[in-house]
Amino acid sequence: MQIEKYRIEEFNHLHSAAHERKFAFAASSVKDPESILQKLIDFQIAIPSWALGTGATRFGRFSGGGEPRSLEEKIEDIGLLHALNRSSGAISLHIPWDIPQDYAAIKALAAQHGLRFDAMNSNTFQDQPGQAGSYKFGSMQHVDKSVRRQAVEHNIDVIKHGMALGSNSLTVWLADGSCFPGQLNFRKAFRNTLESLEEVYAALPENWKMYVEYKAFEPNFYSTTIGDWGQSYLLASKLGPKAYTLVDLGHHLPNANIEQIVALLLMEGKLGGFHFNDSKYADDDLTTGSIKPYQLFLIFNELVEGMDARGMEHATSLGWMIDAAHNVKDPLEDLLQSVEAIMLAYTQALLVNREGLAEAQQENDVVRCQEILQEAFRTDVRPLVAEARLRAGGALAPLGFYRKSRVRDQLVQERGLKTVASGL
Ligand code: AFD
Ligand code: MN
Ligand code: MN
Repeated sequence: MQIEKYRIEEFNHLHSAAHERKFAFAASSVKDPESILQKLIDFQIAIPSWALGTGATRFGRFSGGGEPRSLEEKIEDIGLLHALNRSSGAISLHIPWDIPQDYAAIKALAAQHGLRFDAMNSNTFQDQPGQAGSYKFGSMQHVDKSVRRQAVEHNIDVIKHGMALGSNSLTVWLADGSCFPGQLNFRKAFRNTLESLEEVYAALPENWKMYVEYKAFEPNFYSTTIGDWGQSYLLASKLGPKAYTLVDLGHHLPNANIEQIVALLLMEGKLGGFHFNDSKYADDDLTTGSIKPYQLFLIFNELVEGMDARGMEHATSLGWMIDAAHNVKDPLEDLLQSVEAIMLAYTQALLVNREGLAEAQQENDVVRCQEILQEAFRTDVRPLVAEARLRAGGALAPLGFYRKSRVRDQLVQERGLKTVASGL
């Protein structure tokens, strides 16, 4: 389905008087609102192709109906999100789930919805039908060279699919690790992984980046071969300038100080990209900002400060992506909420009084430091984000529009109630 522009305009018209009042107040209390609005308009968050269907736990999956049945329908779904919020202008594909039949047609469809192809994701955490070796005991770390080779070739294939679509980055997340002490020689596993990644790295086109994602545990429960940012950073440094660390917010041990990790990786020029989500316990893949919005703000605070210190373009220097898929919400509503939470945290980080904070830090004025951060965090920036969206042609309230025009019902009518999107 497509959302006609005039319907968004009609909807906005109904809400415009209230919005204008709120926006005038919000704009009057911030410095340089125009430059903030432009940054918000430019900022785009890629949507993963596997977040469009209901996620599963290992206990079950409850499909919500109207899920996309093909790559084309996944692109259409993200097109809907982007039409409403104008901040979801990219799609991240997972291979082999999303192998296009016709590259030109897929590119044209994406372009029609204003979407570009963000990072490509490989999958060596599941065995595919007909595949020679098994990933049961790992992929790039595997003790058997032929399994490592198979994982390398798969990643090179993924790069080729990405090149044909105009993507320029590859995200490697490995489930590799061990479940029991003694199962692995840690050094050998790391070296095998490095050697395999080197072969993939050698196949990267000139303008491509490789993101090395880490995860503390699961599906392996004793060790993960790329288990934390140190191990990812070590690999990315050994690989070379096109390799970076990717931070997934759910991939840390409880209470890790992610904002500090981000600050140091940025300082070293090795932060590549982000997977946004939220978590209470581990890799819960909950809606971004639903559990720890203050942490999200603190992360953005470091991102903005660190990117500005290096003269980096906020919108394009890093890969911004959501990685979440859970059990109980309509996936499209969930993604609208996640994107909104990211935009709000980014806006609040833009409001932080940087000189004031640097000065207070220099004077060890701990109280003032906290006041400055919380002043920004407690500012209601929703009208600023809404105004940016309005100027970019989106809906003043994307979720409100989505519900009012019964988008899910229409998708169920078109696609059926019992559809299941590919993914986990
Ligand atoms: C994993 C990782 C990773 C991967 C995805 C697979 O976060 O990014 O590609 O889920 O669905 O937990
Ligand atoms: Mn991830
Ligand atoms: Mn994850």
